[in-house]
Amino acid sequence: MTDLIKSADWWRDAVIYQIYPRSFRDLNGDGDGDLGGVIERLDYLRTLGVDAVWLSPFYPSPLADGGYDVADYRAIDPRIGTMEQFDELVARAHGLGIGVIIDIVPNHTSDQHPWFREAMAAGPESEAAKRYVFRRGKGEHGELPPTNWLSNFGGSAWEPCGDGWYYLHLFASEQPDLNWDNRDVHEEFLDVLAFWCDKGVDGFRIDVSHGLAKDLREPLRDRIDPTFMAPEAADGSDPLWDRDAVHDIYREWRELFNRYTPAKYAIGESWMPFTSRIFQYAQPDELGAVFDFSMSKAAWNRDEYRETIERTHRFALDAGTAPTWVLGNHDVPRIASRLGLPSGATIETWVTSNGTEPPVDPRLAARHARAAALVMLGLPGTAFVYQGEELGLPEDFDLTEDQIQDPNWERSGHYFKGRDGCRVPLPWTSEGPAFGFNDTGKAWLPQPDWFAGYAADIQDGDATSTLSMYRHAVALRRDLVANGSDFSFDWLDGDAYAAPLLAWRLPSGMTVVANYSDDETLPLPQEMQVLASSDGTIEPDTTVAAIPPACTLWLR
Ligand code: TEU
Repeated sequence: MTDLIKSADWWRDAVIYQIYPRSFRDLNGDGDGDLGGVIERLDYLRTLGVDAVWLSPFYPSPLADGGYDVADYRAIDPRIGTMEQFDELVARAHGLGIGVIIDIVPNHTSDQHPWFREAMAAGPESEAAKRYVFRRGKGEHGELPPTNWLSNFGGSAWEPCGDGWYYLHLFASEQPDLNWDNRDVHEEFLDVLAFWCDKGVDGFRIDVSHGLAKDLREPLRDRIDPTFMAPEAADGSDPLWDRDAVHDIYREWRELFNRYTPAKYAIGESWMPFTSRIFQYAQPDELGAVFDFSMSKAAWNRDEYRETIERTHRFALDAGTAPTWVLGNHDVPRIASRLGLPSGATIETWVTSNGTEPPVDPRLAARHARAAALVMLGLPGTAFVYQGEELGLPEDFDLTEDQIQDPNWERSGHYFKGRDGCRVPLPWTSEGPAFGFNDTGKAWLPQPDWFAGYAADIQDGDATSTLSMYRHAVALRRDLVANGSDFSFDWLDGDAYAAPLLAWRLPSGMTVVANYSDDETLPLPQEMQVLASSDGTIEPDTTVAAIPPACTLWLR
């Protein structure tokens, strides 16, 4: 293990790279990415300079929800690899100074998990069924669901299972929700977490961390607005989301994590309104960190970024944790398309099947995405990079209805096309089978021809490429941006950096300036030395007196 991961605070200023294993690199050529592929590309990750990888689920799964339906929490899906390979991956990553974080899915299991199979075999009134949430429906014969609760992916959250009985699933019907009032569930997850801690993983990303604890007292309560997939009030009173009891679970987990040296890292995924309540998950006696997705929702707009950054920073520091910065992940449209939408257009208008091409301006999207990357990497805190972001890879809108695998598509009655467009296997080479994803050309989602233009190999030696920009910025970040547990920086306001510029200075002396105008080159207060630039034509170590449109510069 390297020095980095030996310190308990290693994650606070880290760059964490998210790997979606099925789509990263497929060494055995079966069309699904695998651990062998990750091991093979550890050098690529080292060159990129990331401090840790977070692996999305690799567990045995029927893939009803891309692996977030887990059938066995202590094993590797044979399509993805073996436990020996996992051990090798952890050892080799540590040898290179790269930490390994894995995904834990505690809100629900797969319907193929032995517990759920046992429950279904024994019936809804059995002891086995008490690990899940089974209820009789309303109406004389239970013909109506027990409550108005809806699935996040569309439709009722209650799946009928015979004789007027239903089980609860807040996601796909193949993802039955666990009953966290049942002590078995607590014990099982403590055991699963210890299993992976003992294997040497450095931390966990907790799926749907604001779920788990539900108000299951009888009679179950309807929700006021069932279409609202977040807590109805910021006071823990929602029957499903962000209940106070969920925090007891994480206090238990933290005790376990702290038994290891260094203590294990944990970050919650609580998709809920961006209030300070999110940061309760990040308290030191709980998970310790939580995602703030504000930036992945923000439009490329100076005031929105200023407000978002300020809020995330303040909430995080108040909670005694690191700010977290996210531009994209496997659930949201890729940044290199999203930031090319005309102002006012929302995500919904283009992940739905309304029959129109999303109105993305590809040139602007690419410029904005690069500028946003240098904004994000120029902020102290934990920065997350989703695989392909470093290539400037856009969203794939070309997937046809018969190719879509995301359960959102069926469950929304063919309204939401879903999240597959950001999960297409990565292009490693501009030529050859599956753009170097593997040697056979098979791919679980087809890659569009234009992926060739984004391949890692053609960006590799090109100093102006997005990949080179990321490598350069991540390398500089350690000395110039990361500043321990302090996370301080000063906004530069006033005439010298007036809107549409956004600027701040770090304790290292580096100044970050972002120009949010799309057409104006704006003067800088004096000639400055370029450390990094999102505009490939401005080379590091040159001097500039102005900043081009839609650009971020790191300056001294
Ligand atoms: O996502 C949780 C979540 O709240 C999602 O519904 C998210 O809002 C949605 O994907 C946006 O369309 C996590 C995982 O990241 C996601 O991939 C899983 O599908 C989900 O949990 C269920 O496990």
